Amino acid sequence: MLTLTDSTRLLVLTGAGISAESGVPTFRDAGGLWEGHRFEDVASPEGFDADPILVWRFYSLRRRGLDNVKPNPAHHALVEVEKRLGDRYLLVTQNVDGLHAAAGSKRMVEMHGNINRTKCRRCRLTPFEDHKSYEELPACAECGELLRPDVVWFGEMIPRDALAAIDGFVRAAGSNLVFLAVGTSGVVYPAAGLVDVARSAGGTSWLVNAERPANVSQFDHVEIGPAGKVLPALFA
Ligand code: BV8
Ligand code: ZN
Repeated sequence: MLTLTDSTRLLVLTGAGISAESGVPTFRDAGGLWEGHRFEDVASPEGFDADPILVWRFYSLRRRGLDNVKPNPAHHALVEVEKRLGDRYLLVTQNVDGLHAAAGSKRMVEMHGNINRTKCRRCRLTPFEDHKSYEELPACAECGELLRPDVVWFGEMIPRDALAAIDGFVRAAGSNLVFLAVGTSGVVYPAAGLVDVARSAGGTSWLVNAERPANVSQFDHVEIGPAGKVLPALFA
């Protein structure tokens, strides 16, 4: 049982596993492959330069797959905890599926961007959602450059304001920090390194995951099981 006291400052990191029970496939389900390409190759600037249509289709299919998925009890459990803790709570998600926002999460950092937003490669303009253009590659109305999904690809920097928000929260928390990771395989950095950041700040670390992930030994407490079941019980 994760006890929240009046001084607890809770930092939550979520990955694809928290959306699995909503019907969103995780990266591991795809075995890290998309049409025979390594995921890292497709979700990278080089991959987009090499074959923008393939990458655009990869994201269009994932976006289309989100059309009728809903947040699950794990997403809602985090919204309840946020209401209880207020500014002593911060959610950092690796997910680009927008389900945390749909569930009502407010104090949230989308450290890898959001698949429902596109941006221009050159003028960084972020046009309105362009759900219409699933197949053909949309171009920027301003400068004609190709548009791309507004997500952080492999080899790209995490947005500075996201890193600053995480850093500020950990610093302010000190040993009152409780770090909880949910549904992530702990292989992609810097997200996978957050548990180490939390430990060196003197915090305690919890993991809720369907199986023991790569960085499981870094966690003080490990709860193996589906997040939709384990998370609501963890805070009961
Ligand atoms: C960076 C957005 C500085 C896009 C994603 C060598 C060469 C080049 C780079 C590197 C290198 N070594 C390290 C790096 C850095 C690289 C990296 O870490 N690579 C890995 C592959 C080794 N990182 C980066 O490039 C990052 N940027 O470092 O900038 C820099 C700059 C230049 C050069 C070097 C460094 C940027 C990384 C961001 C990539 N973007 N997503 C998109 O979504 O399309 S990553 C994507 O995969 C996710 O966002 C997530 O972060 C990651 C892993 O996914 P998970 O969320 O963990 O999901 P997964 O399927 O893997 O696991 C699901 C888990 O849930 C499983 O454990 C499963 O058991 C569990 N589960 C399943 N069902 C349930 C469940 N748990 C509970 N309940 C259930 N029901
Ligand atoms: Zn432009």
